[in-house]
Amino acid sequence: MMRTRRDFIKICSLGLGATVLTGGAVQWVAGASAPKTDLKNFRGVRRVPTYCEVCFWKCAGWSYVTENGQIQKIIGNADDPQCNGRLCPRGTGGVGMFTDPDRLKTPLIRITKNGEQTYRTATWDEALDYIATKMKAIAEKHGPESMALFNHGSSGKYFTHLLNAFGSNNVAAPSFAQCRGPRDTGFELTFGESVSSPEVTDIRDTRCLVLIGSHIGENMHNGQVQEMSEAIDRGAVIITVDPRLSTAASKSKYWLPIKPSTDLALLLAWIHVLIYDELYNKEYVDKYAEGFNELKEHVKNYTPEWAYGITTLKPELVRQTAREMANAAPSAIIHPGRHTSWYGDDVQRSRAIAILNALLGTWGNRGGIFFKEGIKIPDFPHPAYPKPAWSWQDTLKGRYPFAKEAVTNTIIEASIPAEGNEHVIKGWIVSGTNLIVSIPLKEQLMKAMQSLDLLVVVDTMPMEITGYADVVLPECTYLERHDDLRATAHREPTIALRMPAVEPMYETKPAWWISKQIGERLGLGAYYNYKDFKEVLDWQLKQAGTSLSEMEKIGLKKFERKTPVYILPGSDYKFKTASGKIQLYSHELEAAGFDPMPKLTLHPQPEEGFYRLIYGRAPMHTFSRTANNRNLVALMPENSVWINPQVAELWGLKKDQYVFLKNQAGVVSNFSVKVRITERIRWDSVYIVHGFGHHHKPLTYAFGRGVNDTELISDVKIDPIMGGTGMRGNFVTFIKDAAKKEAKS
Ligand SMILES: Nc1nc2c(c(=O)[nH]1)N[C@H]1C(S)=C(S)[C@@H](COP(=O)(O)OP(=O)(O)OC[C@H]3O[C@@H](n4cnc5c(=O)[nH]c(N)nc54)[C@H](O)[C@@H]3O)O[C@H]1N2
Ligand SMILES: Nc1nc2c(c(=O)[nH]1)N[C@H]1C(S)=C(S)[C@@H](COP(=O)(O)OP(=O)(O)OC[C@H]3O[C@@H](n4cnc5c(=O)[nH]c(N)nc54)[C@H](O)[C@@H]3O)O[C@H]1N2
Ligand code: SF4
Ligand SMILES: [Mo]
Repeated sequence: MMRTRRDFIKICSLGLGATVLTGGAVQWVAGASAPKTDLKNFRGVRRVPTYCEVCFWKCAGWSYVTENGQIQKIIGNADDPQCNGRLCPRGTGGVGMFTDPDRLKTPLIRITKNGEQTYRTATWDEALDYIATKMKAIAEKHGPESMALFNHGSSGKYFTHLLNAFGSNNVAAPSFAQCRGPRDTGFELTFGESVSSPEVTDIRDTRCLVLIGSHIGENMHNGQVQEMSEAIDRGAVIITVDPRLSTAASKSKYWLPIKPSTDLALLLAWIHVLIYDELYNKEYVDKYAEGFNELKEHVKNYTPEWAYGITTLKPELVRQTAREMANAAPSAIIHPGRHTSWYGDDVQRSRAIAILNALLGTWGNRGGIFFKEGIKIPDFPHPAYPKPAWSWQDTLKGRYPFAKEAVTNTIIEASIPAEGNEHVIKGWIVSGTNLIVSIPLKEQLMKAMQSLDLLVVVDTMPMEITGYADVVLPECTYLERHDDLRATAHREPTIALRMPAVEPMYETKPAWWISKQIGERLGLGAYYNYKDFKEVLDWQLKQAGTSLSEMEKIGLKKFERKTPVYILPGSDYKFKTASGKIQLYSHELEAAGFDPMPKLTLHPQPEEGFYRLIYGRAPMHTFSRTANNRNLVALMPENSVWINPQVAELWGLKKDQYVFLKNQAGVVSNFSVKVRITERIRWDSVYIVHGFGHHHKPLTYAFGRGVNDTELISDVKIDPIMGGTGMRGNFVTFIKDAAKKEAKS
């Protein structure tokens, strides 16, 4: 094997598992065994405020802790409108992150021993000194801009502060280019702002909810799921467009089992029907939108009959569902979705969704899209950040002109030295993101990681990415630390506090502390002018009219709204676009050389014997971050591949048999996956849940269970408007005989 600069190291081989938590915490499984007694009144049991970090809905809750420091359970905070006192199975099972015996326990530094690369355990001082020395060397040689951060979750904020103070703003997250970027861009171009997180969709009061690939119910974002089930109880019409009978589709009045990749044809046909059957909201469009005549002309020929040959959806069904939306309007929502990087023309699909919302008059109306309001929390005072000589915008090199956030792929690309590459990145901090399973362009990622002078990974678990680090820093879990305030902007402004239920286990530390330590070693102490994070929180809370001691008791505080939730009748609302009007026709896109109104792009379809690989979520897991969580593994230990019965028969596949998947480029899955034969998926596609198929042995539970969709995504279509990586243009076939798998490399 060729020696690489950075061999992949398996942390398990190091015998680091000194302390293993035993007995200890009660294993809660999805609240199924939650005690009937109210622990609040138990003597010796404290409840401590937190908000959940198992996904980024951030439900506020309480950790219940015994006198001897065991976390007995986590329950939702009844005052929190994001969860209404009820956590999802993952939030309830979050204790499993804390009790996981595979957790990272001490800092690790990469060394070469007898010619082999390995890790040695290190003290915090050694690890932090090492990082600071390397960062200084990078800054001296290349400038501070050559440091980049990849992040997801709470820890990102502290390392962003560190890099900004150091002189870099190269901060990227897969949650943009691999997730919501296309949707946010499409909505900003149309309405002047995005739908944020948590989304400002007024599902609670809607009369018609249209889900285009959004699989709410499997996508377990708590408040949305609760509101959708309330809406169903109230008799709202749900229309779900999905090649798979998702949980949401099974609860819908209409399921439109679309041929995957053709959604834009359906959207254009819906727009056609609303306009040509005069079902759209004329008053709203006249008052608030620009470009209607151009749009009308543009969609003239996009009839449901035209779309039929593309989507396989019957024209009458398209007309009927358009009428349902119009009947409910403006109390209707065409849901913008969240993970929207699908086919590489995703901004245009999101634009079409935004335009449909505009035609129905949903933005600013009850049961449509409401106006959010939140409490602004000021930063703890610090000197101004230095101005970087260059920034992530320069890594775009003129591409993706509407990217409002850094694009992961261009930061990765800028880390590979190449001819004419002026802006080179030499060091990465990676915190709370397992790039190996969240970034589809694997070869580029590997090349980049081999080219770096410094790769620091901050994580709680020995995920795949840790095996590439020069230094691994163990963060304590969310149950063991203070964190930044959750200041949600939504229907009601709220602030939620997270504080430690228990002391950090092992040698783990919170990210705020790690950032401060590195910062001080870099001579940036002025940016960290506090002893500990409680001081920051108390100062910030006082600015908002409360205090740390009050928040420690209540966990969550609601504030009065000062602005209207919807457009007031008779008022003259201005949208946040340049002209103050909704852009049905986008001059901005046109000026940058893109289609001003969405056009259909036809995408390649699978060759014979291949099936489109589509993927999504399962209610009891969050990506790969829960794959080793014992509480959740107990609910769903592995993923399976959904296959239509016709296809199963053709291939002679039996229920529960294990197969390998091979994609159009010959890439074979690392592991095999269980077959699930079901009418709930179209014959031209197969479906798997993302987040499984881990190949890192230290993840003793997750290792080898199921398959990883990312390794089969070798064809990526990049959205030219904002750089999103479309990941649904890959096709797989089955390898039934495990021996044949050897053909792989
Ligand atoms: N193939 C494929 N790729 C995808 C997707 C897909 O469905 N399929 N989904 C895309 C989407 S929608 C998104 S948002 C991205 C998400 O991709 P990532 O940003 O990678 O998301 P997470 O799974 O949240 O990050 C997991 C990492 O955070 C670590 N972690 C957990 N808690 C903590 C903590 O408290 N502190 C620290 N420091 N680390 C912690 C976990 O151990 C793990 O290493 O992936 C995208 N990529
Ligand atoms: N339980 C749980 N909930 C989560 C997460 C989690 O990890 N676990 N992650 C959260 C995050 S970060 C995100 S971004 C969201 C993502 O959740 P969503 O934004 O709701 O969904 P997607 O992942 O985009 O889409 C998944 C659905 O799209 C369907 N689909 C596939 N191809 C097509 C197509 O061509 N057309 C149409 N119409 N449908 C298609 C799939 O069958 C599947 O039902 O979920 C969030 N909620
Ligand atoms: S939706 Fe579930 S996992 Fe996400 S924050 Fe809320 S309780 Fe936690
Ligand atoms: Mo996401």
